Amino acid sequence: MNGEAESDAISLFLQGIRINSIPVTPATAAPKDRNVLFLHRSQPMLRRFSISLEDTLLKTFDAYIASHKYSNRSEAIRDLIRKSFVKKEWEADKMVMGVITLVYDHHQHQLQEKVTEVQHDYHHHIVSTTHVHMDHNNCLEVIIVRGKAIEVQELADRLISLRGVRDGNLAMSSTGKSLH
Ligand code: NI
Repeated sequence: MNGEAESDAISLFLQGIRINSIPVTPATAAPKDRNVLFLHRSQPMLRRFSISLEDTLLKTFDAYIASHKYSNRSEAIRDLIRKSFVKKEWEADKMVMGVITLVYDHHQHQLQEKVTEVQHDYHHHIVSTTHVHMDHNNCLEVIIVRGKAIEVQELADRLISLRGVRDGNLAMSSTGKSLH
């Protein structure tokens, strides 16, 4: 499954879940936080809640669990929920980490210089860059980035759209701070 299809599948799955009960304590729960209370950082203790699922959706979910090698449903659900929030972080322009991969032909006129120039424009966002000479023509560049989602996306777009870049991807991830 590619990233987008997976995100869609996750969204559909989460929409299909009916959460029966979540322990809520008034001291820590603002109304808008009720549905994510079990992820709250100040409550590392695991909370148990029950989920009602249509039979067909449960079968699909169990197939997903098996194909992704999860040992149990709880771990799979935790990961799906986290993934859905990582996606939200990117949409909400929070601090994120990401990996940009570029494959390009270094014979393309001035491409190497442009790739370097763009990265210097965004040097505050770049954690590290690794360059691999794959064969006579092709280079692979892997760039680890950190910063506001919108700026990291902008950096990736500028690199990927350069003429001569044959393949480019931005894999998004969280800084992890909101995923405890
Ligand atoms: Ni190279």
